[in-house]
Amino acid sequence: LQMRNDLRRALKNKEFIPYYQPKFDLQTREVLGAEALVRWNHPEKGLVPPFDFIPVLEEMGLVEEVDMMMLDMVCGQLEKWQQLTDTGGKIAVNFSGLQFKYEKLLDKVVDIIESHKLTPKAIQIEVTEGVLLEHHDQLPLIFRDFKALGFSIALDDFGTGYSSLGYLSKYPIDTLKIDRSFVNNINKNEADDILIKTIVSMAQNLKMDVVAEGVETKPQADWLASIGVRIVQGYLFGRPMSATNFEAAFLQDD
Ligand code: G
Ligand code: G
Ligand code: MN
Ligand code: NA
Repeated sequence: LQMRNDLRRALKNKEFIPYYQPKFDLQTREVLGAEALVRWNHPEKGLVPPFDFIPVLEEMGLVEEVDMMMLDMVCGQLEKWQQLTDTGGKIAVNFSGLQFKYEKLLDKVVDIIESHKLTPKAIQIEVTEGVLLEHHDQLPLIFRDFKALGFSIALDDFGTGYSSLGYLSKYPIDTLKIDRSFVNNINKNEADDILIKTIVSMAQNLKMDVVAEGVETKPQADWLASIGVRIVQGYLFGRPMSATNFEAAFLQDD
């Protein structure tokens, strides 16, 4: 209950901030963009991770407000970063699956993006596999509307959910993000190695991109490169960090 009151105040005071984790291209060795991850900058507790409060916001029916606040801050940042670099990196934002029940979502998202003079190409929307399970009939159509405007869509934590592979042809998905629990087992658990290879070849056949999450060691990165994974995210390349630190580390010329 205390937490709920705290969260209501936090929304009013906009105590949420994006951290940015780089996405790295193993072939060109360049940073391709980032994933924005919310942090609650709590007046007493300091930075609170999303795992501790996103589920509560979902229960309260308020997660959409945070997701839209994050999108607005990320777009503000991108507007600035696009002037620093012409590589035109994308930023991925996480949307709670609950949002897709909300009819005006697309209009709202487009309004936010346009208010920052950006186009949907700059944004990738990450949703967890679980979203597809709620399969109300409208969802593939809503995804198609987003795609038609130029957004790309990534399925997060892929391999941990319960979705049937049939969903992959029904929904316009651009990117599969291999969950870090599989990456963590590379060269340890043969079944997981096979699983990763299978996901990668399936994605290639379906013309989807693959991102491996949670890459922490060079042997993991080398193995992933050897099976054709190009885009990686993980502590080996960079932790989630503040906008200031991200800019200093990846967007300065010298
Ligand atoms: O940064 P961290 O690893 O603690 O993030 C944990 C999880 O929290 C992420 O996997 C993601 O699914 C979720 N998350 C992070 N940022 C956001 C956000 O802005 N909105 C929503 N809905 N979920 C987020
Ligand atoms: O969106 P998603 O729930 O996948 O968010 C990614 C989460 O994984 C974030 O909370 C981030 O802090 C975490 N993370 C990112 N890279 C690594 C990593 O290399 N190792 C571990 N253990 N966690 C990571
Ligand atoms: Mn994510
Ligand atoms: Na993930």
